[in-house]
Amino acid sequence: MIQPTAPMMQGLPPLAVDCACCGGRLNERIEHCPNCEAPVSLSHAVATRSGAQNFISVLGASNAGKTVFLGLLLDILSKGPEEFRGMATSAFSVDLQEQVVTALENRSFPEKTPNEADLWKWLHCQISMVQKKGNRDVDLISPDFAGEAIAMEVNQAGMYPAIQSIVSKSTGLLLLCDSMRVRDEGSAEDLFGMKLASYIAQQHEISNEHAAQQRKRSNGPALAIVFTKCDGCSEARDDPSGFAANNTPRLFEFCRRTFRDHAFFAASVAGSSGILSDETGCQQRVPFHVQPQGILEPLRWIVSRI
Ligand SMILES: Nc1nc2c(ncn2[C@@H]2O[C@H](COP(=O)(O)OP(=O)(O)OP(=O)(O)O)[C@@H](O)[C@H]2O)c(=O)[nH]1
Ligand SMILES: [Mg+2]
Ligand SMILES: [Zn+2]
Repeated sequence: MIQPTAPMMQGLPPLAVDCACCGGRLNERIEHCPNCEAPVSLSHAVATRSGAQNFISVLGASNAGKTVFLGLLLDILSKGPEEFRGMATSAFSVDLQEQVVTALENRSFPEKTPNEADLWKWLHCQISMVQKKGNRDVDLISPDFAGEAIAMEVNQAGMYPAIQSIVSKSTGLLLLCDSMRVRDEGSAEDLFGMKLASYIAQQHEISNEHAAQQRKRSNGPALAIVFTKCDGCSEARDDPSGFAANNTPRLFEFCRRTFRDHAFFAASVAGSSGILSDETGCQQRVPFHVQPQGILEPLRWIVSRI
């Protein structure tokens, strides 16, 4: 007699694959890697692709704007100019875009990302570029980590194996800092940014002493420091590098000494936003209109380094 397939098993290919995130063998018909919790569907999608898979990490404190940034990135890439266009490689990649675009269409921001690694959404897309030397395709994989999980992992490396695996494999990293918080709240953002940057350096085995050697080496991760929400901070929008030097001096100096390849950017998704209170007095920031700026630039810069 043929056994009916359990509903949760339906749709999962029976092939055994290695986890695209941590490399562990995924033998059973499971939905998430038992070691790092990455979705098995990602590993199957990766197994069907030819060519290198480039991991890109998006890091930042909780509320820095990571989910909004990543969710809109695919949306913008899919409508982008022919010389730099991105397409989701599998259905699960669209989940994040759907969550963010739907929220913004309803004049709200998406929910905070949960801390449980098995609930994180992963972006897997192919970027096609038309260049002078001919056409070029690159596959990018980027999970939407929760800020609190990042903070815990940075304090105790190994707590979140997915974060550790992806950061150490990433050829490009985006470090997102809330520009308004940087401007208004002083050194806390600067210190957290520096903590993140030193975690990246540690995972890539880069040390300050080796900065000179590192400069000579051609490989090493490309680090884009992105000041988010620049619709509310014209100083960051007009001169991200100068803004960093003045407002995040510790992070600025650490990056200068440590990362051969780094650059500062500013981005925002909302043309303007404001705080609305509901009848219970609960306050929430809402986007008045969506007018993305600076979202593609850091990625284009990173891809040019890969
Ligand atoms: N003004 C403005 N506010 C923004 C923008 N992007 C995000 N925000 C605000 O920042 C909040 C957090 O954005 P998220 O993308 O959810 O932040 P996150 O980094 O994913 O946070 P965690 O999921 O907790 O790690 C949103 O709810 C908005 O209030 C922007 O471009 N402009
Ligand atoms: Mg989030
Ligand atoms: Zn794994």
